[in-house]
Amino acid sequence: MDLYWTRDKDPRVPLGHASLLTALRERGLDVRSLVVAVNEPHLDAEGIVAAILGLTKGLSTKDVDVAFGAYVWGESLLRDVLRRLRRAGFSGRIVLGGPQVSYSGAGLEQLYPEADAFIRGYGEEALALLASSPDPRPIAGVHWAGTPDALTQAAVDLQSLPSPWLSGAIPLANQLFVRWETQRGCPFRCSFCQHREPGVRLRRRTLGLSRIEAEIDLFCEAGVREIAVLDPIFNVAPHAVGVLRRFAERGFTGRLSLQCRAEAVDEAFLDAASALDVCLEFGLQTIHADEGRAIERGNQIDRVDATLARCEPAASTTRSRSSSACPFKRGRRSKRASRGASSARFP
Ligand code: B12
Ligand code: SF4
Repeated sequence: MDLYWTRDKDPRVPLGHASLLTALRERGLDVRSLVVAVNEPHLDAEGIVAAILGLTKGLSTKDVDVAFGAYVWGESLLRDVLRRLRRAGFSGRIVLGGPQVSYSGAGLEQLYPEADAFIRGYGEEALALLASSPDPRPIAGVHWAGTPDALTQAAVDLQSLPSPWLSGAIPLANQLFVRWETQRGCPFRCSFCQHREPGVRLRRRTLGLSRIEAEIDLFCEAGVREIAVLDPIFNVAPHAVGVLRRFAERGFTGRLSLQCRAEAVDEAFLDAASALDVCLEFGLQTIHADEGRAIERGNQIDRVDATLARCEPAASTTRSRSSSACPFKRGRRSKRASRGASSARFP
């Protein structure tokens, strides 16, 4: 069950939920999906509980696991649903995952007393293992309520992760806009940022290349017009240029939005980008050396300037905006600081 935040153009099934669903189904587990947008007219907590229990009809609820994605926007509704679900007599296991769990320290039982297990990190494999295990056995990333919390993050093999696009978990009919990933996590360590993945460094950050290529082909065939790439830093991936070239080869004429590291932009990347309608976003976080040290984010401003200068001639529009991500930015705006994040569009 996912209580998600949506925008009009977003697919009705969020990516994280679809990825979990696909991984569980691939292992032959009997999974039923329920997604409710918290910012749209939706079922209230009582209605959501009724919908969950409706999906368990015919099953003994003690044999059912109900797993919830916990995101900041659904926090109060989620707690309400959990209380009511237990009050309604649900006796199966309740499992929580998602950012609210991944980025929390010890003490999750106090926040969510109804839950039996918590999964920190990317949950596909850990949830599948948990759902296949009737007993509370040790699984990396899983904290069983009431036991010592080892604060581990779940392991995931991104190379073999099945695709929620190719499985059809996110329907593409008439879906002009998608949010897409080709890699997870970030190699940098800015101190305020949750992409640092507390406690874990992924061994390989990229999804399998054959999956990425098949998804590109699918988006082009399905007529998708706008793709927001979620990768924290797209251009540091070894496949970055290849991905852009494949979109161009498949005749993609829609818009691609890419978050990039300015210092890592090279000619091959700019060449490939200039064949497409691409919005490059460069986040600096700060241009001040003292702030950079405080947040463990070093920028080489001369190289950033050089990259922006190389983008200018090719871009039909450029825009600059101040970054809201840096906690030190407020009250310290200067002419230069307003370049905290800048975007360049091709062609
Ligand atoms: C796309 C996105 C959005 C989109 C759409 C969200 C959606 N419903 O799809 C939009 C633009 C609407 C959005 C808005 C906001 N967002 Co946002 N967004 C993201 C982003 C960039 C990608 C989400 C995604 O699809 N990731 C890829 C999938 C595969 O990962 P995932 O969703 O995390 O799911 C995995 C795990 O979390 C876990 N998991 C998830 N659910 C469950 C459930 C179970 C049972 C288990 C076991 C595991 C599990 O396993 C999943 C698969 O690996 C993330 C950052 C990121 N890169 O993840 C932020 C993020 C989700 N957003 C965040 C925030 C704070 C916001 C805003 C509140 C920002 C703001 N202040 O305005 C707004 C909310 C609305 C508002 N007030 O305007 C935070 C949430 C933090 C939190 N503790 O919940 C994140 C994590 C960014 C961050 N680190 O700060 N966002
Ligand atoms: S702010 Fe950007 S570069 Fe820094 S850790 Fe987060 S995603 Fe990576």
